Amino acid sequence: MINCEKVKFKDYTDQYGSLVPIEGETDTGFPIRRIYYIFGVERGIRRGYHSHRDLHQILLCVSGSVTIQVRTNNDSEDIVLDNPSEGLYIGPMIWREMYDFSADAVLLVLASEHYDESDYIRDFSAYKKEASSYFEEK
Ligand code: T46
Repeated sequence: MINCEKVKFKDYTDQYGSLVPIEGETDTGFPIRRIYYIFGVERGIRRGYHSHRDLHQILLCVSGSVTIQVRTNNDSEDIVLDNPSEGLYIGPMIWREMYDFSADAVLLVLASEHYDESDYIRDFSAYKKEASSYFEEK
């Protein structure tokens, strides 16, 4: 899907366990200006329901599993994240919803910008209008 893809990071695994380094810009393709994480999400809860206008993010499920639904006007995909060395890049103008969090899920997010509520589109019909002109111009 345009502006959305799985990314694999190198893991260093030996008899002592695993380590996954992620460097801003070189590994992410954008500078990391913010990190946040989501955990303790109860069964049946669905979060997200928004798009960003300009933000670039990589979502990593560093413990447990979660499913991310990504949508545009033409596409929809449900992507399971259950591997700490595999992330999901989500760029501008992708609608996302997160669901099926396992009890031990920790969803870590690397973001290209500081928090800015004006970058969110939280209404789906407003999203559809903005997305159709955004993708037309691409
Ligand atoms: C996204 C998905 C994957 C802050 O104050 N600072 C922050 O950096 C963030 C991300 C959130 N907040 C506040 C705003 C709300 O009062 O935390 C509260 C919960 O945020 P929200 O309802 O937007 O959470 P999700 O899980 O729906 O979405 C979040 C991110 O907001 C969003 O950018 O892509 O995770």
